[in-house]
Amino acid sequence: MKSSNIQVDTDQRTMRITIDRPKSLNALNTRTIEELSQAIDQAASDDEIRVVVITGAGDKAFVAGADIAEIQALDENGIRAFGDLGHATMNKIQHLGKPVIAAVNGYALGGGCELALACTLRIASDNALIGLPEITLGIIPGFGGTQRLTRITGSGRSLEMMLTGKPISAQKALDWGLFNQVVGQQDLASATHKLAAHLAKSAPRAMRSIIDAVNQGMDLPLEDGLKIEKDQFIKICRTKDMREGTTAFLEKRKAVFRGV
Ligand code: DAK
Repeated sequence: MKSSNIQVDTDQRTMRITIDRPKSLNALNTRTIEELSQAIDQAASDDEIRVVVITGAGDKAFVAGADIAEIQALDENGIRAFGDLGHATMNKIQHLGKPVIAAVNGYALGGGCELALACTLRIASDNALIGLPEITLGIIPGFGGTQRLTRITGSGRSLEMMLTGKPISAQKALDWGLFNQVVGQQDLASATHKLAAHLAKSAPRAMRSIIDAVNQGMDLPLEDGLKIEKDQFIKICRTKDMREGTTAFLEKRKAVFRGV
């Protein structure tokens, strides 16, 4: 794909998207979010792609936020449009139905934190700092941070992060369940690759069902969530991959999942 603010590489069923504006610590301007959104559309429509990785260029930042210079210049209509674009893109990532791994290689602030929160899994280098510092600019998180952070960490911790604006360390984010894994800076690429390669071999339709069940059930009463799980289970039992997975186990061999 021809883009100027992101790089997209596809290899071994994994699409790797690198936000590439290192001079502004990979801050998200409108164009970058549009390009990111297009790349996610491409990942959605290509059955060969089973996993997406999102990271930032350079070794300092994942994404340092929305582009502050751009948002400062927006009028009210522009603010609305920017918010709509951001929400639509983060929702697209959350509901892609394929695992999206945020490889957090440094600052993940404001819109960068919100981008990581929209991803399915988050793996970070030990120098990462994650937070929602919008309050220091006199604004509030606007790409889903007030909602997604609270759902992951609970309201006590998310309110502390949003009201103080202070980012937290990778280790603390791991302890709070915000990061799934923290590794040394030099090991982030290999650890991400290992996780992506593992997921790329998993049954795609079952992964989609798991992601959908979690997304749909998260905010529902338990009984309603269990019904969603049951419906997904019945659906997954109609797939050839279910036959393949169970047969492979009984034949004592590795399953080869085709996503059908
Ligand atoms: N936007 C634009 N440029 C940025 C930037 C950002 N978020 N973050 C860094 N940069 C630029 C810096 O201005 C600097 O540019 P030059 O001066 O070299 O031209 C360059 O990147 C390097 O940054 P520093 O010189 O500041 O580097 P340091 O190592 O000293 O500091 C830092 C790194 C990450 C601590 C610092 O850069 C920083 O505090 N950055 C801002 C972090 C931040 O506040 N992020 C939240 C942004 S607000 C909306 C929905 C959502 C949003 C907005 C609207 N709607 C619904 C409408 C989202 C808002 C945000 O994310």
